[in-house]
Amino acid sequence: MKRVSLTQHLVEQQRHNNAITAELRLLIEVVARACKTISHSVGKGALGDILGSAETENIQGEVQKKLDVISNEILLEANEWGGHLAAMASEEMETIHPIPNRYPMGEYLLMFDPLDGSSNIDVNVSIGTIFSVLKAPEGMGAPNEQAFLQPGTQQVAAGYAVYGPQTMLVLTTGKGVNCFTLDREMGSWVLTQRDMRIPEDTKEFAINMSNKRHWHAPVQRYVDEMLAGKTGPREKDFNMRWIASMVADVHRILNRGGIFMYPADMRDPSSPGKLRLMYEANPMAMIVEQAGGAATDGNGRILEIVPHKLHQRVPVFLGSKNEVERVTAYHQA
Ligand code: AHM
Ligand code: MG
Repeated sequence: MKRVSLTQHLVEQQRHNNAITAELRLLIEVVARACKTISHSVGKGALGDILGSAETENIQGEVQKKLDVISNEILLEANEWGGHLAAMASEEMETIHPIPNRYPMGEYLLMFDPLDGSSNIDVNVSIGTIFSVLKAPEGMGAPNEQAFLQPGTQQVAAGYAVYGPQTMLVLTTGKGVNCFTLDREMGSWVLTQRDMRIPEDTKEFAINMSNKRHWHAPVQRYVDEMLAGKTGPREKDFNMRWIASMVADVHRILNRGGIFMYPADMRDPSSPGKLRLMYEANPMAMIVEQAGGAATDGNGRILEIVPHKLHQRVPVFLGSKNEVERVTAYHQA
């Protein structure tokens, strides 16, 4: 079979469907190249001195791993000089990173979670990078945080790289979802799955069960009904998976269906869940919707949430459409 590289795929998108601009194509290629570099570091592990804590804290008070910091630097450096961006924002940085004056300024805004699934770094379990692209508002002038506070429906591209047994890049520019596998010998991304689709029904769910006692009633009900299996109200047995790397859980769901949940719970009423809207929930919601699935915060589409701050957190329910609709309906009951 003829191999299609990421570059060829993007050029064709640009040429035939007018789906992307030349600047956006460059942006995606640069992000993909940065992910290749991160993948290389991940692969070295202890041999590359990338494991363990960086002994610093990020803006959310989480202790940063060395690889969180390294991945953030790789993405910043790769994306500064190309002229395609106005600014970047990252889960690991307090505020936005405008493009330095010595480089031309472009029209896009890039957001990323440089290394998702940090708790899995030191134990050699799949981790990833998640990214989201917005257009800077017309006449923005100097970039500021406000420019980023657009609902997820405004994303022009979103994707993730998963660093697992294989390194893969899953990408959407709003016309379906495609998956590329990194050819490690050639150093190139090769298109390996076109138009990924999430089955509407599933028998598999993903949630951190250890938090069960803290969940609100709708989530308790939904999970209890699944756990009751064949003789319960759902009349079928369910299976559970929890990798604790959102990228890896979402990647499984894109391939064979399932529902992923990280709900808000009763522990801290001021904190609506763990995952971040701009770097995790929005890009994953765009990918999942583009693959025929659904993504809500229990009330409505994640993509329609108007953000009020950069590091905002949201409850997340995403994956197979019928299951996401069911748990969302339980929140309204
Ligand atoms: P991180 O961005 O600090 O790695 O945190 C996000 C991760 C997700 O990838 C994953 O779904 C979740 O945290 C796991 O949380 P928990 O350890 O509570 O199960
Ligand atoms: Mg994360």
